[in-house]
Order: sequence, then structure tokens, then C-alpha cells
Amino acid sequence: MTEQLTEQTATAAASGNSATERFLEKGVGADSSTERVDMLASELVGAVHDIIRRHKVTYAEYDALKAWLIQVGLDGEWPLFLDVWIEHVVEEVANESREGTAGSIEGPYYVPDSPKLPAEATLPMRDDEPGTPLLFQGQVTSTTGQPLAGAHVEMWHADDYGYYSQYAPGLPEWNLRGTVVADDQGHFTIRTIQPAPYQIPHDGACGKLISAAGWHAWRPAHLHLKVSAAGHQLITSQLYFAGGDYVDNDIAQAVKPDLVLHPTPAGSGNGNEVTYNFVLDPA
Ligand code: MBD
Ligand code: FE
Repeated sequence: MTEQLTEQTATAAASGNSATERFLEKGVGADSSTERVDMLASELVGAVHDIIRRHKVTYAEYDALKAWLIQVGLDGEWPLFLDVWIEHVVEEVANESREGTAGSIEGPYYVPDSPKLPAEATLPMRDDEPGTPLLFQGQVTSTTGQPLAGAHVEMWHADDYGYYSQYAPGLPEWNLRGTVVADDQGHFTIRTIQPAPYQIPHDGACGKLISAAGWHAWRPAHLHLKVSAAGHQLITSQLYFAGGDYVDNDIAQAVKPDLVLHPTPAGSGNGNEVTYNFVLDPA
């Protein structure tokens, strides 16, 4: 008898490999000049040399590093490693001159082309989806205050156990993923469940680093979003929950004060509700 695969038997390697495929396709467009590649690669390698000299890194440590880097690849964890420890600074630099709503990292588990839903919608979920209901509503406007009719609010997030559909077995394909199309005033209302704090996969190479360094593997509970409208810059962001565990101690360092929600008990008596508005810069 074969054991039934469920989200809770997911391995880091299984979720890493599906992310790896997508990022291989995405990584072809940088077009950097020879001079720029020379500068960036030389400075990166030089920074490593400097660390080795300053800390008198031993051969045993060099061999451990080599084995670990090989293992990151074998485990399919390059997307995880890069998005947890590096992406937040790339996001900071990319969006430093934008005026609208703050961005945050995309992370490894975005899937494009999620089902399109009307302005008032419930994200696809199982009949018995566990967790606290969340009503998330707001308006999309431009930095000049114009409502952005038909803006797209793409949301994806983990379930109550911390698993993302398409990156763990046993979940419906588009569970807790959807593209909500705002109404002619840019308004949207999304019903979902409140995600729980989340441990990044830690049974692979990233987990080995985390335990060897005495770190923790947690991210605060978060909603992922991409908000877009014609003629405006797309925002990739995340939203967090005030008072939640790890909001002040995110392993991915992707929390910003403006991105922390303050939900209140829902008027319906079932779960929580919160309003958050998005402001998009012109393209
Ligand atoms: C996640 O869900 C995530 O958002 C990031 C940035 C890294 C790992 C898992
Ligand atoms: Fe996430």
C-alpha cells in the first residue's frame, strides 16, 4: 500500500523543485553589460575573500561550505535561500523612489494566472478549509487620487498549516489563490481565511543552516499580493497582522510598518475584517 501524500508530508525538496522550474524560465531577461557583470561578480567574490581573511576561515569550514552549497542545489532550495535572505534588499532598491503603497518580496511561491474573480469574491478554498475567516476589503487608486477601475488584486497565501497550493501535495490547484478584479471605483472585497505564522521548509539545506547558526525558521503570518492597473506600476507586496508572532522577527526581513494590518472582529460575528487601500504610481 502506498502512503497517501498530503500537504503535511511535503518535503522541502518537493516544494523547492516546483519553484526551481518557474525561476529558470524567469531568469533570462537582465541584459547586463559585460562591464557591469565584471563589476558585480568581482565585488561579490572580493567580499567573500575579505570575510575569509578577517575571520581566518579554515579548510574544514571551506569544505563544509562547499558541501552545503551543493546540497542547496540538490534540495532545490536556491529559490528559498535567495528569497529568504537576499530578495528584501533587491526589493528595497527597486522601489526606493516609488510614492504609492510599500512593496515587499514576492517569495518563492507565486503562481501567475490564478482564477479571475469578481470585485466581491471568496478565494478558492476547500469546503472544510481550517482557520479564522478574514474579510479583506479596500480600494485601488493612483497617486493622484483617481480610483482605478478594474484594477487586479492578486492574492495568494498559505493555509492554516502553513502550506501553499501547488507547492505541497494534496491541495486543490488554486487553493487560496485568486485574481480579484476591482469594480469601476477600484473597490474590492475578498473573503479568505487568516493565514497562520509560517515556518519555511527546514528539512533541507536551508534548515541545516538555520540550526547550525542558531536561527529560527519563522515568518509572521502573511498575505501575498500583486496589485496592478493599466498605465500604473505593479506592486508586489505582503501584509501582516498586528501583534502576531514574528512580526518583529521575520527570518526574511520583509516586514515594514506600513504593511501591518489591524483587523477587528467582523460585523457578521464570524472571523475578522480589515480595510487596506492600495495606491499605485503611474507607469
Ligand atoms: C514564504 O512563504 C515566503 O513568503 C518567503 C519570502 C520565503 C519562504 C516562504
Ligand atoms: Fe509566503
